[in-house]
Amino acid sequence: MDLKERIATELIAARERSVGLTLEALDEPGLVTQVSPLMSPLVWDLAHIGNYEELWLLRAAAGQEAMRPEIDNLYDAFEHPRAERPKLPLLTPAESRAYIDTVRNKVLDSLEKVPLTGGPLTEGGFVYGMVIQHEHQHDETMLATHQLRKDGPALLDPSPAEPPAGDVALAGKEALVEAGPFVMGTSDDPWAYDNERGAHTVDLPAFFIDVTPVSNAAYLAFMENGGYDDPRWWHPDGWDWRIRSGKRAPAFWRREGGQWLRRRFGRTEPIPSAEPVQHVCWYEADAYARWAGKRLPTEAEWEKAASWDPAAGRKRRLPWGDDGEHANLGQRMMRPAPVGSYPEGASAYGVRQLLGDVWEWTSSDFRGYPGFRVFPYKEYSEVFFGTDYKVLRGGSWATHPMACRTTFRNWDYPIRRQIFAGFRCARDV
Ligand code: AVJ
Ligand code: FE
Repeated sequence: MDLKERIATELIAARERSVGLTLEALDEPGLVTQVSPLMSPLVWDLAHIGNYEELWLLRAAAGQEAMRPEIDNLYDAFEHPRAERPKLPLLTPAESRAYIDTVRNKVLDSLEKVPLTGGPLTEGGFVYGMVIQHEHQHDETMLATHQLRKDGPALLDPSPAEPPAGDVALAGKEALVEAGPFVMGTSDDPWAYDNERGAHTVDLPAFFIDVTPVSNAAYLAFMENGGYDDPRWWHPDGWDWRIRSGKRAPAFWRREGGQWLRRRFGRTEPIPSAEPVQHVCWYEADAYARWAGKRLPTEAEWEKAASWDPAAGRKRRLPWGDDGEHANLGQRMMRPAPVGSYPEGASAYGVRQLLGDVWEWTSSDFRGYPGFRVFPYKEYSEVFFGTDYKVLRGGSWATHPMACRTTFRNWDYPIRRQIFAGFRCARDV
């Protein structure tokens, strides 16, 4: 398949999922209602996806005029925080559909004419990759919105793929990553974001990192050992959060008849003990790690464990190599796979499930790499640099493979729990 065919195929695949999560999943009131002030009404995400595509693929790449300049402001994430989006005069679901369809048809027409060389924006199809990844990122966000709905829908997919068996014997096991330099970030991945660039050498002391993410069973042991009541384990700001919020379990968990249950897309089920814990915030992950006598990995440690091939002295794009897929990604399973799954997906250090299943909190703040340069706009990453956000790595079961690689960086506030995030631990040697 040539590059333009691949771009068209990926654009179409992303749209199928966006429509499945919105117009095909809910009626009009469901699409325009806000389920949580943390999230947009889904109809906002849908038209925002189209507006971003218009901005970058029709105006910037193909040099076309704005189709509806009056709506740009409504769908600019920086003009209107999520909490105020339901009060905006948004396009209706039907108008949104008509708008995104028109944009898409023009994009597919203009793709024939736009050269994928000659400037950094279109070189190697970068801006198309950016827009495809953007749509997939919103698809994951929209799924998190569905998870927040009390009434479902119970199943967004009639027959999700069956999870693999896993290997709980690996829970809590550690891999040793020897001291020495590795290459962090990338300068040659054509669709990488500015925050992943450029490749630079980082020299790390030796460390241990868990072979699997922390399971629900392990997290429950922390809870039952009084983890939520003991300030010794908590970051001072984390203890403030713990007291102020009153939380004593991951989001969507509740206790009933002496048993912990969780709500998953409108259905309630017993806690699956071998599944990686998800919907914990950074403060909870940090507290668990201290209780376990460990700590969260830095993002450099995570990336070295995930990508470095010490025998070859080179970096891998994916933990298991440069292509193929040995991970639970792309909303196929609709849940994390049990810990110890995907032996073929292990990194060179034998670490499993680094991509997929759950986003993994790291101890690191979100900052630019040495020599960081904004590309192509500062609101993707640069405006978030500083000490407010913690980095998450690896993608979840809800992340599309196009938006997931060993260099990909995600970030969120340390109190956020609606994302599909868990963690693994590390420790000094
Ligand atoms: C990279 C997931 C933090 O959702 O805020 C979507 C991705 N940027 N639209 C976000 C994004 C612009 C971003 N995260
Ligand atoms: Fe966006």
